[in-house]
Amino acid sequence: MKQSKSKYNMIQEILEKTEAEIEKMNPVNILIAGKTGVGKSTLINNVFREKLADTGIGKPVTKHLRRITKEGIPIVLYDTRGLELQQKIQKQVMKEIFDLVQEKKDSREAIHAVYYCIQANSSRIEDTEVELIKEISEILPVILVLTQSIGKPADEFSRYLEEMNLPVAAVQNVMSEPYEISDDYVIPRFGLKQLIEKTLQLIPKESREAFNNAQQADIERKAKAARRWASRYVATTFGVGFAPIPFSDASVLVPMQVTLLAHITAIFGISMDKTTIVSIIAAVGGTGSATMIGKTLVANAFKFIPGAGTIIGGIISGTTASIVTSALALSYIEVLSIIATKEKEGESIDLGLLERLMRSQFKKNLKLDRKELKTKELEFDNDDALNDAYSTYSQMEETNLSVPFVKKVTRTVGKFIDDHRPFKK
Ligand SMILES: Nc1nc2c(ncn2[C@@H]2O[C@H](COP(=O)(O)OP(=O)(O)O)[C@@H](O)[C@H]2O)c(=O)[nH]1
Ligand SMILES: [Mg+2]
Repeated sequence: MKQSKSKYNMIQEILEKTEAEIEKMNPVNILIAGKTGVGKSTLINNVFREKLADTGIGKPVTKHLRRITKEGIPIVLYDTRGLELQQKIQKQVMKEIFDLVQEKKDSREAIHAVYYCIQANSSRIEDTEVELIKEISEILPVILVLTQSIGKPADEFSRYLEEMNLPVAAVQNVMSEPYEISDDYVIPRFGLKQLIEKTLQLIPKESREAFNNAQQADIERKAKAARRWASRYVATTFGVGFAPIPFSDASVLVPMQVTLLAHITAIFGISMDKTTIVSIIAAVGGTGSATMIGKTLVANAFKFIPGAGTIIGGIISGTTASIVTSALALSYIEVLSIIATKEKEGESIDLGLLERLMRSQFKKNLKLDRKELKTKELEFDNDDALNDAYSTYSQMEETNLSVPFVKKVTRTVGKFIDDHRPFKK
């Protein structure tokens, strides 16, 4: 596929704007504490994008605290190392945490919340640990995370802790990564979405956007935030004040679409390289054509509208512009949701399929009449659109023989659909 220079620049611009948007966000800062081996790293790797505990830059800030960051992800994590519960070490750790909290207080790096991790099958909690949790709770909101929770014993442990009335903000049982009991019995991940929900309630409003960007446990939540933003953008950009433009001037819409796609990418929070975005945009804008110019995306996008012949050579009204732009936004978000789910499961993505999916979702979303489009954007209880994108993609995979491990991939998508059935909520 030949990419024209201007097309390449549009992608470059989307990526740069996305980066700039992420930089503007107020980062969220979380401390993850707990004894060695309870599952802190596994929790971090599954709650946040890009296996942050393994691939992030970890810098020791004190003897027992490590600061983890990664370019492009608006979060700072602090991880305790070598936390043992002998009184001497515990005192040291507590002092290190206290000093850190004091030092960062009132700055952009102020710590917002603590995940204190205890292995759920430990079934009892030592007095020294209770002491530590109480002390940390005095200076920061703590969520007690019960890791590797399996069945009844974990529930009982959770109840036992609740009854202790510790001064914590919440208790949450989780299984961060599927746990194989035997070849045919696997405990799936659970509790991570609830952890996300509880965390969002504790952190300041200004950092919620960053947290949603950084997390990967609740893809639906990402999609909803992106849709909400896009719907407002479309309404203000192409609403009452929009003066109709001649189709020949459609290129004035290019910067708006760049802004739209960049904001969506930043709000959603997704790891994507240039080639992926090129494929998605190409699905709507077309590729390889000798006539490729900056306005191609817009011009081609309009051609998907039934009866476009009447538009070409005519004028683009605010209504038409908002139909096309909304469809672009919705299908882009649907495709991002699939990419994010694949990334979370550690599966590869077929760019050819993504391109086909983008085109087919775009066509579907264009057909929605304006009223329906509005409700689809504004009401977020309903995940039909996402589920539709998932089943379309999974059908494409089934019939696409060039994809290896088709079975495995299909199972994941099927699982996503199961996870998102409305009645499961
Ligand atoms: N399957 C599964 N294994 C887990 C989970 N949490 C922790 N583990 C296992 O427990 C071990 C220690 O976990 P790790 O995250 O390194 O603990 P940390 O020392 O607290 O960071 C690892 O080998 C993990 O495989 C989980 O949710 N599911
Ligand atoms: Mg670790």
